[in-house]
Amino acid sequence: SKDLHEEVSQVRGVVLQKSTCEYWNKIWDFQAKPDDVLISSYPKAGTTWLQEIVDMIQNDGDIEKTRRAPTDIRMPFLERINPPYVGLDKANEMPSPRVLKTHLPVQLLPPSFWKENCKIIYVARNIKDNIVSFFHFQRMNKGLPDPGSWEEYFETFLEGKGLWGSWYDHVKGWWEAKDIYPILYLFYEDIKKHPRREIEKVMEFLGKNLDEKVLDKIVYYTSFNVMKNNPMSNYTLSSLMNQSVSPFMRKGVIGDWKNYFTVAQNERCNEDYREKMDDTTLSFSMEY
Ligand code: PPS
Repeated sequence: SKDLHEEVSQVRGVVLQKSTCEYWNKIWDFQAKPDDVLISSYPKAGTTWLQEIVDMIQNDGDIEKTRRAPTDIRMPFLERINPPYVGLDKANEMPSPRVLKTHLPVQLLPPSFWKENCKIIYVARNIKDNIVSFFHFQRMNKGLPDPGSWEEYFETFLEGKGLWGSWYDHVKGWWEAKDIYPILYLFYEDIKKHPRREIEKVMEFLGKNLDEKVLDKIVYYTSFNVMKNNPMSNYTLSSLMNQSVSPFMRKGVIGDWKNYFTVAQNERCNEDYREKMDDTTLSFSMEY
């Protein structure tokens, strides 16, 4: 059972943890610096994976350096306010150049990131696997509300009433922003299928030029099994997570939704997807 069970609240219609909402003015006023790199995503879309890729690139593939501390210490999570972990304070204490993480929808990003023209890497994951992964995460994370039954969770998610708001608004909003700001927009499925190619994209976006051997090393050390066994990337050092309920590095595959969706839920999701993605050029293959 969840002793730290937290209530939720809202900022401009987006459901967020209550602690985040209470800190909202401070989060909104956060001062980004021009050389910050921000990793942004809807929760469970591949954030930690991208964080590891970016940190490996910045450190030229030196794993002694990337294993200096757990992910959330190396790359502060902006809106996470579960004292004693205050993402804002962690970010403010950190020397530049910084890599930061957020799950905020585009309209709630602190404006200093736009003003400073920070490089942002966004990662999106197909809606079906994203729902399944988030469901398991809410079961095991003591800082998040219990997800309830799978059926309930599925509906709440599609209605956009879950944490961090609507998946649709999130992926579409960031997609539109990429035409105006320096945003590299990536997909979980692409990284899974073509890790080396996608890692090279990140490298180029960050203005780095690493040789082939270093790239091979990064592909290896950011693969699922290696990250799952690395205490500095698998969140086993986080007291908020009960990994015996569900491990943070759970499956790391494309298509696990097939083990959860009923035929009716799949039809409902396809229909909802068609309707809500009607007004965007962004598309995900629905074959997963
Ligand atoms: S969080 O809590 O929002 O930061 O979670 P996030 O890191 O975005 O998403 C966690 C899911 O990503 C999977 N993952 C990976 N998949 C493939 N390869 C690698 N290296 C990798 N690292 C993390 C992780 O297993 C979660 O997905 P599921 O489907 O639950 O396994």
